Amino acid sequence: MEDNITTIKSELTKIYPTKVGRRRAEQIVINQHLPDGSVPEIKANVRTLPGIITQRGCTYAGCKGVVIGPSRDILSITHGPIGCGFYSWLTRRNQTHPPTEDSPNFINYCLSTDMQEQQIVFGGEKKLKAAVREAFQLFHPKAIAIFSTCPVGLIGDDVHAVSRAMKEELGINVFGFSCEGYRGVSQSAGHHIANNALFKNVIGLDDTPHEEKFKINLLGEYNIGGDGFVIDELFRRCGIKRIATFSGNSDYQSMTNAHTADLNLVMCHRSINYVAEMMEKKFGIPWIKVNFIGADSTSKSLRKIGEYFDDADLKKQIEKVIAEEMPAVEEARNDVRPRCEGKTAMLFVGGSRAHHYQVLFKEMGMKIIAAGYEFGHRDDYEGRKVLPSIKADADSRNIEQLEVVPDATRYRPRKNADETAKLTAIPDLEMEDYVGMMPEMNDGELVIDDISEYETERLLEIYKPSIFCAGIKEKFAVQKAGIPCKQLHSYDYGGPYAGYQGAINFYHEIDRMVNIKAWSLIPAPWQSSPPEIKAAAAD
Ligand code: CFM
Repeated sequence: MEDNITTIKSELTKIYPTKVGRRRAEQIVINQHLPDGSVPEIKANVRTLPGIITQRGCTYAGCKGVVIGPSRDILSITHGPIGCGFYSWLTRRNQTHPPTEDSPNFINYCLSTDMQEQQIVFGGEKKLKAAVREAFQLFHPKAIAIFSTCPVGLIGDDVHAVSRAMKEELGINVFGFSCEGYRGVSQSAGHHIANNALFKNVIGLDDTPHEEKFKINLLGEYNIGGDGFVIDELFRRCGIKRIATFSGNSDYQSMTNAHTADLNLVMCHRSINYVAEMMEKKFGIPWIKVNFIGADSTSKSLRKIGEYFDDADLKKQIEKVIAEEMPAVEEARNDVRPRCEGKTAMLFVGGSRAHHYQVLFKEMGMKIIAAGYEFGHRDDYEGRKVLPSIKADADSRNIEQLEVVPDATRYRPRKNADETAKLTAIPDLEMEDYVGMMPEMNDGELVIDDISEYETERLLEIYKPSIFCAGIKEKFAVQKAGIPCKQLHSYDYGGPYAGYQGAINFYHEIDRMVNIKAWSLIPAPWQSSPPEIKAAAAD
C-alpha cells in the first residue's frame, strides 16, 4: 500500500520541471501517525508557482468577501477598478435575516469607486472621499469599511488617512483595510488583515452588559447556505446566549459588544484564530475549537460548551437537545449507509472545510482518499502545536502583527488558575487548541496543499473517487471526468449542512450524487472522436 501511494505521489509531480516537481513534492504528503505522536511536516502557506493553475483567491477576497462581507450593516466600499467589486458581488452564499423589515441590510449592494486611468495617474483619494460621502448620504450606515485592491497599493493611496478624515467629517465609524490582492500568498492574508481591523476599530466599543448566564461568541461561521441559522437555533434551545457571530448573519452593533461574552467558539480556525487570541489577551476571554459540521461533532461541540461553563442545568439541557435530534439523524444514516458504505471521497477546499466535512462522510460509512486546503497553514494541517516551529517568511512578515496587552479596565480572566488547570486537563475539551486535519486522518491517505488543476485531473484518473469536493472553478473539469463534484464552498445552492438537520440534508444529497450514474454515462465528445482543429476562417 505504502509503495503504491509513493508511486502515485511521483505520478502527480513527474511531469513538472525538476525544480517545480521538488517544490510540489513538499506540499504532497502521505499521512502517517509517527511514534512521537506527530504527523509528517507539510509545506503550506507558500506562493503558488507561476504556471500552475491554483484554486486560490486573493487577499482582497479574503478580507472583503470572507470576513467582513457577511455583516449586513457595515457598508463595504471597494476602492479600485470596477472588476474587483463586480466579481466579489454576491458570489458567496452568506445569508442574512435582518431582525425587522426596516433594519439596514446592505448585503445586496456592490459599491465601488470605479477607479479610472485618471486616478491611477493622479491618485484616487479624492474620488474615494466623494464615494464615502455619497454612500453616507444614500444609506446612513453606522459603519463604512474601505477595501484596497491591487492598484491602490501600487499608486500609494492612503485609505487609512481617508478613513480617519471621513470618520471625523461624518461622525460614524469608518475604517480601511490594506488588503490589496497581492498583499499575501492567498486569501488567508486577507483574513488576518480583516481580523486586525475588526479588533482595532470595532470590538470593544459597546460595554452594555448582558444578564444571561452562558454567553458566547461564534467566530469563523459565515452562514453559508443558512448554516448559522441552524446553529443559532441549537444555541437557543440549549439556553446559550450568542452575543456576536463573526460574521455570518451579523450586525455591526453585536460585534462592538462581543467582548462581554465569556467564551469564544472558533469554528473556522484559519480565518479568525487571530481575533480569538487577541480577545483572550485584551479581555481575558478563553476560546475553544468547535465544529458544527457533522452530527457527532455538533454533539461534541455542544458538550464542550457544557464542560466549559460546568453547570449541571446547562449540561442537562444540552443532553436533552442531543437526545431530541439524534433519532432522525440515525434514521437518515441507516437509510443511506447501505448505498454509501465504502464509497470514496476527496476534499480540496479552503482552509477548514476539507477537514470539517470528513466527519460527515465518515458518518455515512464513506472513506476519505485524499484531502487538502487551498490556503491552510501548517497548524491547520498538523495542529497548533507546530506553531512555534513555523518560520516567518517575507510574505508573512508583510502582514501586521498587532501587539496586544490586557485592557486597563476591562481585562477580566473568566476562569481562575485552578479552574483553568481543571479545564486544560479535560482532553476532549482541547482548550485553546486545534489538533489539525492530519492527526484525524488515517495513515496512507494523501494530503495535498494548494492542489493544482493538473494534479486534480491525475488524481481523478488514478483513483476514480465516488465524489470529489471542491469549488466552482474545479467543478466542470471533475464532472467531465465522469465523477460527481460537490461544491463545498457554495453548497451548489443546497444546504444548510450544519448541525443535525444539516447532517441529514448532506447524507441525502451525497447519497443521491454518488448513486446516480449520470456523469459516468455521458462520455465527453472527444472520448469517441478526437477534436477536429479547424483553421480560423479568413474572410
Ligand atoms: Fe473558513 Fe469559510 Fe473555509 Fe474560509 Fe473560503 Fe468559505 Fe472555504 Mo470558500 S472562511 S477557510 S476563505 S470555512 S469562502 S465559508 S468555503 S474557501 S473552507
